[in-house]
Amino acid sequence: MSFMTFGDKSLDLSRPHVMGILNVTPDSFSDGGSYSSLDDALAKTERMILDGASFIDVGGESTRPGALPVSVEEEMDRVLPVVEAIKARFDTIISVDTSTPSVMSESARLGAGLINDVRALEREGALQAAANTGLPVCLMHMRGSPSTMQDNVVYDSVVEEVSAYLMARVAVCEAVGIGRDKLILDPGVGFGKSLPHNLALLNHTVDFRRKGFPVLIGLSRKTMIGEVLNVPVDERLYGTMGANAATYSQGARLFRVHDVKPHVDMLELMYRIEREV
Ligand code: 9MG
Repeated sequence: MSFMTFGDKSLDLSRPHVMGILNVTPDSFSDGGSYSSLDDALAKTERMILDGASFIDVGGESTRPGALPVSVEEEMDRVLPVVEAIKARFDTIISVDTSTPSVMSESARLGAGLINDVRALEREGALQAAANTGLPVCLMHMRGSPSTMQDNVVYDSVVEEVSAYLMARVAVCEAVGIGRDKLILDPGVGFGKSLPHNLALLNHTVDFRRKGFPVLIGLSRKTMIGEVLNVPVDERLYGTMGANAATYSQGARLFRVHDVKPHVDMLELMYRIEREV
């Protein structure tokens, strides 16, 4: 069994785990503005925990394609009260979806258990801030920035390039004392990638797994699902589940999703069948 420690909790990462998305932004990707008040955020958190989420991923910066940057103050104001309130009320692992050093440090102080950084700790000061927290980090690949990332995306070999990038970030993390036992890899579906790139990355999930790290996949309701099925964002659940199931079969064990209960049930069946238990 492969355990990873997230603050005061340990999880067996040979099992699947669902990370419920809690966007605390006014313009979030597919549920924009739904959780703008603290009460709404806590109600949504409670629902996701009851549905079986292992993590609640709190994010105060929209990373949907075309999204504009948010100031540090604004991000702190959005995220920290929510982290604090979740920690006070619920027994769960709080993942903080941020690239901002001060949000990492303060969230850790308030009890967050994981740093989920779509910029793989590239922002100035982020590496050291993350290292100082002692928390695990999810390193995600992104080409460009959310405001421009879908403009003219070209790779020679997307799987090799994303893989090389993530391994280079692993080396940088190790150099500042973030050990391999604290790292999770994520190919970054939809972050500077066209549909063929996303399909190739998902079809090569096993390549990332073979690097020896837990793999997190975040594709819930994303454009690629809509492109394949030609459905709007509120009709992407089945496509999301199919794609996540395909990556489970290749070793992914962490799934960042909006729809917790359907994924918890699906993944439980996949796990039980695989293990015959
Ligand atoms: C914050 N966020 C949005 N999409 C994501 C994805 O695919 N992976 C991770 N780790 N975070 C994401």
